[in-house]
Amino acid sequence: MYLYSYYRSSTSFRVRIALNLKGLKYTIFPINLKTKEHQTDAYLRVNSQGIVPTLIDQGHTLSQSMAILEYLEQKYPTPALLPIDPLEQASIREFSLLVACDIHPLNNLQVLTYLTNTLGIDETQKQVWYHHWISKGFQVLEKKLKMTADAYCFGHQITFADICLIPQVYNALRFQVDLSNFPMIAKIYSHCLKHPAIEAALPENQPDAEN
Ligand SMILES: N[C@@H](CCC(=O)N[C@@H](CS)C(=O)NCC(=O)O)C(=O)O
Repeated sequence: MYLYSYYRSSTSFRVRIALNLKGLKYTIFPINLKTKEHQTDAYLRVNSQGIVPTLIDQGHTLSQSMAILEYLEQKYPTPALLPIDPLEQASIREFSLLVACDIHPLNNLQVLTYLTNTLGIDETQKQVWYHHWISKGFQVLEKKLKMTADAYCFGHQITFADICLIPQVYNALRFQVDLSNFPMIAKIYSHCLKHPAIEAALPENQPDAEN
């Protein structure tokens, strides 16, 4: 398996965690978002949307991190990252998609770059934008976690919910978000960082990590 990935990309981070949890072997092809390697013809031939991650498995090319997670779960079911019960599955997908669809896209690199380079907002306004959407999203996640969390977002098993939450929290900390208002998120985050599969997926442990 091959994974086109950028070390600091939250969506690549999601897929790295899932691959590691399932014990799948993969080679990383780093794509440098800083130097706009994702917009080169060579990469656009792999991923026409010009985003990471892209997974190649048995000659098939897959993009969109949530679709990749669903594929991995079906194709490589052990260990399971979703429970069997359909209602529990739906709750975990609800939580995961809250991160993937309602939080992450508002703070993605291309959105932040558009705000600064095209609409001309300054760094302070960019920080205000970032913190606003993280805080709004995290307040909802925190409330949900009070009902569902134990060691992980949903009880004692790592699921898609943790796979989506951890990269988003990592990113938020990079933008100096204070987690003191989100004790459940902070607790799960520090617990998850001790998991070897998550540790191995951390941005700083990637072959393309910059100092
Ligand atoms: N919905 C996509 C989003 C992928 C995405 O936004 N990737 C970011 C990195 S986290 C990217 O490649 N951004 C390129 C850019 O912003 O120019 C997914 O979940 O895979």
